[in-house]
Amino acid sequence: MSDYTPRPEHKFTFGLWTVGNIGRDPFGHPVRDPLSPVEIVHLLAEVGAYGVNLHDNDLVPIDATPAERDRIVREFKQALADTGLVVPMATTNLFSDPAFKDGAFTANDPRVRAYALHKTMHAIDLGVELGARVYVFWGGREGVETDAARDPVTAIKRMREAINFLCEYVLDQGYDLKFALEAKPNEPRGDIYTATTGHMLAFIATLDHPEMVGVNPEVAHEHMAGLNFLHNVAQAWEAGKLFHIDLNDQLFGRYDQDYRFGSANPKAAFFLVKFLEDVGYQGSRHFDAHAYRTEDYEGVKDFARGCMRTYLILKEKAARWNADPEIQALLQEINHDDGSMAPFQGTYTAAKAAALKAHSFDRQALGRRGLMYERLDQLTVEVLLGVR
Ligand code: GLT
Ligand code: MN
Ligand code: MN
Repeated sequence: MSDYTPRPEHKFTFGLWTVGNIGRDPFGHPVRDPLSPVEIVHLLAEVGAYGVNLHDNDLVPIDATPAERDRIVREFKQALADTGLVVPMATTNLFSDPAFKDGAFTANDPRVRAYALHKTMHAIDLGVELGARVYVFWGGREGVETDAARDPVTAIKRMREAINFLCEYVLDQGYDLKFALEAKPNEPRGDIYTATTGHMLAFIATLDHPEMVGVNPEVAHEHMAGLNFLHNVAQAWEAGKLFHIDLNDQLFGRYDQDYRFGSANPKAAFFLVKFLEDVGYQGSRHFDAHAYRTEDYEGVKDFARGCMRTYLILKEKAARWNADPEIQALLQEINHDDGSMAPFQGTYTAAKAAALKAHSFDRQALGRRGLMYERLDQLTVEVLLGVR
């Protein structure tokens, strides 16, 4: 039996807002009493997490005085020192306060847009003070219920102006900080701009400092859009843009459920973990999820332990899959290459193109060949079900 104990090298992190979620939903009141940030740090240390991430206002209330802010930050830092937890990522709450009801960086009111920059610069200072190296932007309110409200091109331009401004701010301060943009197609707005990780990647290429900006894909958000999360993550990774990742789970076609990692689609979670481990992703494994509303704080610990344990079990399954002789033999056969096509492949030359155009193919034979993916998938399922 393997050891599924979380360790610092696994880089498992949770947000203050995740285990600190008090179970409020649009139809029901909170079911858990709030914990202070210091209590949350101790809870996370107890379950074996490596780090804790936060929005500015998860830690410092939006109306705190400078003196209150300093006391809160001091106590929080003490809790970090006492437990050994780190803060790898920070972000800004640009969605809870009524001032942001029409968005933050894309809001129509220029005072709201300016306030959003003001708030974010202060929050970046706080994140850097706590040691964060990644700064997430989730534009939960950057959207509309009606497109009568705003031309979507205007929204893109405003968003670009804000991110460019904040990149310059970070450079000006000499901070060692990267940005990670997190997409979500809808909720809490009727529609949210730059709805998927793919949209974010296209947007990043248009920025003044694209090298400072990557993505923070979330399982649930891409599933809400009906997409294959792994494919989005892979594209971000291949582009050198996977700066952070939000792990949770989500049934397709539902609201943002933020379930315990691997609890709804274990097979998709398996291929995700296998990918992250195979490519050697070095960033945080951040669980952006929360316990069922049915739970007390013992249940919250069960939830947090479950996220990490499932990740480690799937990591072990991935190693088993990679080492399985039957699976590997099948993969070899599937990917067999006798080298006969090599003269036609790779970089274009006129001679290569002419030779390829002149070549005749046995199209029927290509179509007749069985690819054995049924066997391969069944073997995968058997690894997952624990019989291999
Ligand atoms: C919020 C949202 C998450 C984002 C967080 C960062 S806050 O809980 O649902 O997906 O990652 O702002
Ligand atoms: Mn998230
Ligand atoms: Mn979510």
